[in-house]
Amino acid sequence: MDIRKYDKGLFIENAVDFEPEHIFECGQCFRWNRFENGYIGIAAGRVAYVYKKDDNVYIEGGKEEDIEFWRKYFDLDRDYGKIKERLKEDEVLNEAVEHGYGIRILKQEPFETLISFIISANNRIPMIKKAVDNISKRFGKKIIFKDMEFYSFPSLEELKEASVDELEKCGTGFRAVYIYEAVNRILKENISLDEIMTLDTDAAQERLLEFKGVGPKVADCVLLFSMQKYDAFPVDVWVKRIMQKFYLAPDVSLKRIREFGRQRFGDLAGFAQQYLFYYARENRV
Ligand code: 8HG
Repeated sequence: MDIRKYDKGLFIENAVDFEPEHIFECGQCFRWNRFENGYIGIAAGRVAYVYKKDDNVYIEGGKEEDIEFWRKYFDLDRDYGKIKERLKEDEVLNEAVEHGYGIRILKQEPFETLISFIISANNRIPMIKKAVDNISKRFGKKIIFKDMEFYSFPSLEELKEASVDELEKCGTGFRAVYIYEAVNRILKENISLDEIMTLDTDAAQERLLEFKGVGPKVADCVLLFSMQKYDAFPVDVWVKRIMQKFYLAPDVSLKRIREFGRQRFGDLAGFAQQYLFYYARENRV
């Protein structure tokens, strides 16, 4: 799919397997909100209004020098048609894929994703969004777009100024201390998330589990949504519920469901999980 310039930004001509609603509502990201005919949000300090009209996707506000950024962010070089074809051989997934046919897994920033999913533990999506937004307002940079204020998610350097108390005031609750410790541990031990990204899925998960407040599910979300580990299979209550209902006996552990999902769907486990998560949440399975 080609990204090109138009007077108000960029557009993807003939965008296939791309539905803004499915992408932004499927649970993988927290910084996009409904606006007019699509979604408005911010990714890596870039604000845009994304909507689909006819077969084109418009990235209003997108700059020409960011064409490569958006191509990567929306994972445009991957053939989701092929992925869906393979997954649809499975009866349950067939329905889930039909429901979320326009999902794409975004390539998000590892640091933002790590902090966001630390906040996600035992939390609900609207509350997670609110907390991530508050942190960005308090510690990120302001950007004006369409006469509205947007705030980038703070960098490691920007977040290093945050005290536990300030983080708690952003609505992070008991997770404030985990965020504080993650930031300070990365700085003190000179941890490179980019380097963790180069490891295989199991080794990378192990490294992420060394952060307090990061359990297997949070680690798997970080691996899938920011480190391109598509064989990760995050199991939260929704995925657990749908897996139990359709695939497994009712009393298996999260760990066992994770192993089962990874075995069953292999290198497509992460994609399968996303279609299932979106389907389960929307259909209240
Ligand atoms: O995309 C997601 N997949 C899974 N498995 N869990 C997720 C995703 N997004 C998301 O927020 N969660 C978790 O679900 C975090 C939180 O525990 C709960 C919110 O409904």
